[in-house]
Amino acid sequence: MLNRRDAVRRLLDDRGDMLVVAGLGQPCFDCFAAGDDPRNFYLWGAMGGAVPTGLGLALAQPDRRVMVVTGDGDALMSAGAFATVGAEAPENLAICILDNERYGETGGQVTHTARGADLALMAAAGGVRDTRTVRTEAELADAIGALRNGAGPQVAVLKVAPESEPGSLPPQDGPHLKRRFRSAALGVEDK
Ligand SMILES: Cc1ncc(C[n+]2csc(CCOP(=O)(O)OP(=O)(O)O)c2C)c(N)n1
Ligand SMILES: [Mg+2]
Repeated sequence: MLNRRDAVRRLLDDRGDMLVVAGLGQPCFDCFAAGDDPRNFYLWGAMGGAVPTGLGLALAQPDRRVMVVTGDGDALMSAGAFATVGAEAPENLAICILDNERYGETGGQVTHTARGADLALMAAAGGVRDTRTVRTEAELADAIGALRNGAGPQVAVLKVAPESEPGSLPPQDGPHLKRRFRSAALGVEDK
C-alpha cells in the first residue's frame, strides 16, 4: 500500500507551471501538505467535481499541464465524465486517483472499489487509452513520470493505505480560492 502524502508530494514536486485541481476531502489536504500554491484549485466539498473541472480547464488551457488529484469516492461519483475525457482526449490532462477504497474524510465507509469496482477499467471503458493501477513503489515512479510528462489523457489509480493523515487544511474561502487561482493561471488580476 502506498502512502498518499508521499505520493502527492512526489507528484507535485518542482511542478513548473502546472495547474492542479484537488478533489474534495483528503486529496485537498494532501495537495496543501505538498505546498500551497495559488495554482491549486481546492474543491473542498464539491463531490464529483474534480474530473469534470480538470477536463474543462485542460480544454480551456491546452498549453498547460492540468493535474487532477482526487479520491475514489469523488471519481466514482463522476464516472461518466471518463467518457468525455476519452472523447475529447486532451493531451495535457492527467488524473491521479488516490484510491483508499474508503470515503476517508467522512469516517472511512468502504466505497465500491473495495467491492470490485475498478476505476482504471472504468476510465479505459470510457475511451481513455493510458490508464493504470499502481500498487508498488516501482510502479509509482513510472506512474509519476506518465502523469507529469506522458501524452494525455493519463489516468493512474494509486492504491493508497486507508489510514488518514494528519489534518492539513487549505484556505476555506471559496471566492478567494477562485480569484487567486484565476489570477495565477491567467496572469491577470481577478477582483
Ligand atoms: C454530494 C456529496 N455527498 C457527500 C459529501 C460528503 N463527503 C465529503 S468528503 C467525502 C468522501 C470523499 O471520498 P474520497 O473522494 O474517496 O476521498 P478520501 O477522503 O477518501 O481521500 C464525502 C462522502 C459531499 N461533500 N457531497
Ligand atoms: Mg477515498
